[in-house]
Amino acid sequence: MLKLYDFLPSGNSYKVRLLLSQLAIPYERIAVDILKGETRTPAFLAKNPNGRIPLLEIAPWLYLSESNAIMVYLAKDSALLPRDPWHYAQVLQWLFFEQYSHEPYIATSRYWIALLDKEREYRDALAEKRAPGQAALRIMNQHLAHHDFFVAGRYSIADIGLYAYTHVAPEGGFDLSAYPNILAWLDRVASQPAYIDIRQVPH
Ligand SMILES: N[C@@H](CCC(=O)N[C@@H](CS)C(=O)NCC(=O)O)C(=O)O
Repeated sequence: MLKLYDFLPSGNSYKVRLLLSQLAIPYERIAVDILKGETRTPAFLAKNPNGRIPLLEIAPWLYLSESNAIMVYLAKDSALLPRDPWHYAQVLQWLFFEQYSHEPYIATSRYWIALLDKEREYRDALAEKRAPGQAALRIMNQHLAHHDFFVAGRYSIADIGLYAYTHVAPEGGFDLSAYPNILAWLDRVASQPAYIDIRQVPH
């Protein structure tokens, strides 16, 4: 059985939990507390030298890290990852966008504010994250003005990848009310079959 090394509040981990739920793939969840440094122990670093969750154990000592790579691996041959090269590449385009232009700003702000509770301490760094985070939201909002979902007019792992940190962006100080197309899309994602909440412990 697959094993997922997981931290409940992590949006990156949530992508994988949500996808596993929607693909109805059974797995064992292994809780790792990143706030206690549990991804930096020698035992964990032997599994993932990058010291981060999510981490998927596919077979004994066969580990896959990076949330979006894990999603591509799991969603292969499912309706959540288009097969034709154009749409497949568009999914990757949005997943790379998420990791380079969205997550470093929105997820990091949320981490400092909501998980570490250090908004004052990180005030200057938070200010620097603001404009690029808003730019990412603007780009998403523009795309969603003409598309119900990010790729090929249907729900895919591109949506899961972007949903994970967008729906909790207010926890990072990003007000979503200026982005009505994003708000409507968040509802569409949350109404997909087998949707789970980010803080819902899977059984
Ligand atoms: N690019 C990676 C980022 C993973 C990541 O940043 N994980 C964080 C939690 S969201 C983590 O494990 N932090 C613990 C640490 O760095 O010690 C992915 O998409 O999976």
